[in-house]
Amino acid sequence: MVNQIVNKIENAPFILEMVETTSNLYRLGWDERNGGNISYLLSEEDITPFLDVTKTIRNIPMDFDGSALIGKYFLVTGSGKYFKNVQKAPSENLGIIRVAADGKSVDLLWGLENGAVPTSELPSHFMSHIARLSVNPNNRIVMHCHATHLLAMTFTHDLDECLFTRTLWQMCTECLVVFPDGVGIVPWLIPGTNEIGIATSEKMKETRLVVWPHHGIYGAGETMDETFGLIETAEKAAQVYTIVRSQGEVLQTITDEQLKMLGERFGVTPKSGYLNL
Ligand code: 2HA
Ligand code: ZN
Repeated sequence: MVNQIVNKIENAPFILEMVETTSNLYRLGWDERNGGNISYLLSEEDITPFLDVTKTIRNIPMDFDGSALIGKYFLVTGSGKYFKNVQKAPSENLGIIRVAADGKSVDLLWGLENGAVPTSELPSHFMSHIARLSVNPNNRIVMHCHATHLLAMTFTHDLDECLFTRTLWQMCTECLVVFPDGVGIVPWLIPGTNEIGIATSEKMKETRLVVWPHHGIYGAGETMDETFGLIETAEKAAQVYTIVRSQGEVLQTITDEQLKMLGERFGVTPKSGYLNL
């Protein structure tokens, strides 16, 4: 007997996670209009209870080399789509794609209805997946959003990665524990290009958080919760920084010696050279 797909894909756990996360990002104000994009690496076993993976709806070209991801499945947000609308119409705003055998296109298996295409930031997403998988084979999520206070901080704070990271670490005690590798910062670059994809993915080999000055942030992780939590933690620190600066003079902070003790207690290693000890 041919395998019958009896489960509705709208109830698949990965779709529900995507709907929940895009809705939360929208409500937090970090993904206005078509801002933001998420890609979620899925296994074939995740998908087959819901979808016949032998049926391709259409093929969508890419203008970069995705050979390292051939055969891999991703749930992605659509280009030009609004996170605000994902919940009411998942199949118009999201898509499940598989990197085709040529490494230069993707096969659409579900969603992206009415001719929609994957996120305009597919180069940054795919290149970041390749980079993260090279250091952590369990990485599954790449998430981009316009986190408000982090974005604002790129106007008022030095863009040196060490200084920027240390400020965030100092703002909330948990930060160093959540992102001991700190944040990477790329130069200002045109969004959607292969160039910004290459720059972002280079940073992603060393850290799971990459700031795009005057634009937003990229986060990566093993699960949706972890990745969302990572961005949320950095954004909270940036919010505290904003409030601290508006309150006035800083009278005391967490010292580098205390940050070192914190790392030891929680079994994380702060990025080498970032603490003055
Ligand atoms: O998808 O956020 O960086 C819209 C964007 C581009
Ligand atoms: Zn953006």
